[in-house]
Amino acid sequence: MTSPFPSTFLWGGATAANQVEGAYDQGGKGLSVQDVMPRGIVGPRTAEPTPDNLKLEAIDFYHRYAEDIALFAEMGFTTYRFSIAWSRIFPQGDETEPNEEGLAFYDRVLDELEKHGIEPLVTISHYETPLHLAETYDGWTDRRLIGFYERYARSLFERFGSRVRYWLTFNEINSLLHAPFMSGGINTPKDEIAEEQLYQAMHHELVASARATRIAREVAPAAQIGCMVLSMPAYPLSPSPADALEVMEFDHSNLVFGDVHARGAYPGYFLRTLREKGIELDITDEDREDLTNTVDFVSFSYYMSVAATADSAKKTAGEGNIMGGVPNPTLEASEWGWQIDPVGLRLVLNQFWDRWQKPLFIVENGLGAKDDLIEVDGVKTVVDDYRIAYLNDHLVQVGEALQDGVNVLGYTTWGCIDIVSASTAQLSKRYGFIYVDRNDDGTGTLDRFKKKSFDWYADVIRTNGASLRA
Ligand code: BGP
Repeated sequence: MTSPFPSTFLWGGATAANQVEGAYDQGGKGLSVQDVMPRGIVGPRTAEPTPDNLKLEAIDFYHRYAEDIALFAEMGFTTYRFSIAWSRIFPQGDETEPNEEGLAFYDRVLDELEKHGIEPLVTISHYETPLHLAETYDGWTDRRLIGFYERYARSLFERFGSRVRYWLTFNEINSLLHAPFMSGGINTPKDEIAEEQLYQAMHHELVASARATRIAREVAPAAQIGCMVLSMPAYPLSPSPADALEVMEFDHSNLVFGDVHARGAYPGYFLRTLREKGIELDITDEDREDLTNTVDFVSFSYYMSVAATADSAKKTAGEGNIMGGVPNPTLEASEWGWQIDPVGLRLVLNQFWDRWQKPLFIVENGLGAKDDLIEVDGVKTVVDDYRIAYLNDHLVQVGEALQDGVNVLGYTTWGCIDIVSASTAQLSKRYGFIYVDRNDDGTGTLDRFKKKSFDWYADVIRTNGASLRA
């Protein structure tokens, strides 16, 4: 089969600092919200880091990055998405000078990537707000966070701007409305946060993101700045107009983030929502001006789709990536209840391209599954045909979207090496091509083993997608 993927297409994998690095108290790092979330978003936070929090050691990427990047290079990665831990650079978040030891660590990571010709794709803030900012300022509800983030982003652009081309400002920025502590460092318990506060926090993040774009233009003119949104297409549960309207409203609650990033102002439907809720946000003229600094590209995660219904008797909240939704009776689900829908990825790609006309980057996609490490011909491996099938089917749909004329820059699978899950903080929810010997109880050698999907993905990359099976 001839490949629909352009020769410039970037292939790789993605991780986040808090889910891989470990070394939570080394190199001058301060605590982040993740260090007190031993159960992810499904469980309560703790007052201090506790030994059962797998993220404190994670998979020890902090010490093993060279070995791991060499494995990515062996698969032929042309890009690797990782995040910088804010609390390594500004341990408390509100200091005026960055922590040199933290910057130096990422210099070493970049050296390694450069050695292998892998293009870095850096997330500036991936669910890692410094804990001090959460506890002292109530996170992004406080306008001062804009200034702290600005200083942080500026230090990164100054230090790495000549080495890193692709940047993402906030991971899954729309998740703020659903997971306020993890996503926005908002310390107030979720059910006590006033809606107004939440929307104000959203506004602060959007302004901070746009400011980062403005700063990058001055400090690192070659940088390409992208926003990053959690995508979750919805289907009407029935063909009734009322269900179609539900879909529109669900879409709006997510698309508003991309609309602001791509168009530079709040859309009418969002202003209407605020009006009807009687919410008046504190938006200054300077904020409005800042928001006009639109992004160069739009990146997103895609795992699943949902259904939407106006019928309150059928409104059940299914499992899913942070927000979940009404289960779709036509789709199968993963072991964690996330519904599998490759066609949804083609729909999202078309919708985003039609709407924003900005290049798109798929920066998360993958299947979280339990794996069995077994021995085949004397070599330890995982025969993960289920993961291969999931990724193959999604990539086939990316190929379809490319043929539809959508501009897609690249694709990074989520958790290219097994990492700690964001929602449940388990290691047994594995996404990787590389198995890491660590268990949910913290035992394990941390040794790495190639799964069957390792060779499969290497083949996909080598053939630029021609080896995919429609
Ligand atoms: C996204 C996050 C990631 C990641 C992924 C998979 O929401 O950006 O950090 O972990 O989902 O989710 P989980 O780890 O809960 O399976």
